[in-house]
Amino acid sequence: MTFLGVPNDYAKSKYVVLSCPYDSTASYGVGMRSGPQAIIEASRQVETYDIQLQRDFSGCGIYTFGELEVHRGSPEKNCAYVKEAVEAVLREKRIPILLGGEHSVSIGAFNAFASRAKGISVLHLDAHADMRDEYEGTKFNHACVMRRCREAFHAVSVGVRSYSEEEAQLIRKGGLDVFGSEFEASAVVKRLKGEVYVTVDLDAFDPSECPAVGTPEPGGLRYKQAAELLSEVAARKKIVGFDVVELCPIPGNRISDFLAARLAYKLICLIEAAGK
Ligand SMILES: [Mn+2]
Repeated sequence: MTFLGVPNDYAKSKYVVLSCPYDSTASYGVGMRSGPQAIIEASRQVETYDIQLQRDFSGCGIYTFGELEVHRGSPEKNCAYVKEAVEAVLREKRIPILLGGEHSVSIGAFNAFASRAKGISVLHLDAHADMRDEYEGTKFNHACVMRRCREAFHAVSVGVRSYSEEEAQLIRKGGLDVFGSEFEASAVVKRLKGEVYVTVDLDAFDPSECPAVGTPEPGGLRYKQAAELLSEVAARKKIVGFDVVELCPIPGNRISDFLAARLAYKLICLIEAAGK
């Protein structure tokens, strides 16, 4: 099965979809290992004509690599696998699209960019700050993702509405760019520097629109709001890759799978339309 159901032609591809079915550090509700498969399945039902951009972008060269090897015993080793795969995509000047799996897989993608591209910033959509230094004995836990990210990159978080007291102090003292669910898209874009990698933890969305996540938090983003923000980012910045993580499919309920697939395709459309 391929993303959108388009033919899989690596030679002509510009985007490479990598699936990482990893969920070993999830704290509340596992099942994210089936997230990537559910997104790809749902993507086959996504209408490929984009009505805002008035074009069908499905022929732009999307290659579905399939599932990466996972290391269930060690989140650190698992991140190393992801890093290697993303590096291979970057080496061939293609755009990586990573589907999770839990959010810790994004650390692998950040590390791949850290070793190649200087001066990128990370746009982070999430209900949580993910700024813990260590959690459950590892620095590669999903709760530490943005702490690791901010060690290497400037990051701007959006949709954040849940964090610990320690994280609150870090955000305040460090003057970190952390927006809640209400924001001006232009204010977010203003904080981004250079090229942009986008990491989407699906719990950023309101549970009414995306219930299938490990840790649903009320008061989240609307799909429309996120699409408008990403449109603004794509128009003003160059998006060099993205991930969509933390889908924890609910049997018989495809709302969230479809939102994730729709969002991933929207990002491809926006990157294509920007033509950078
Ligand atoms: Mn989260």
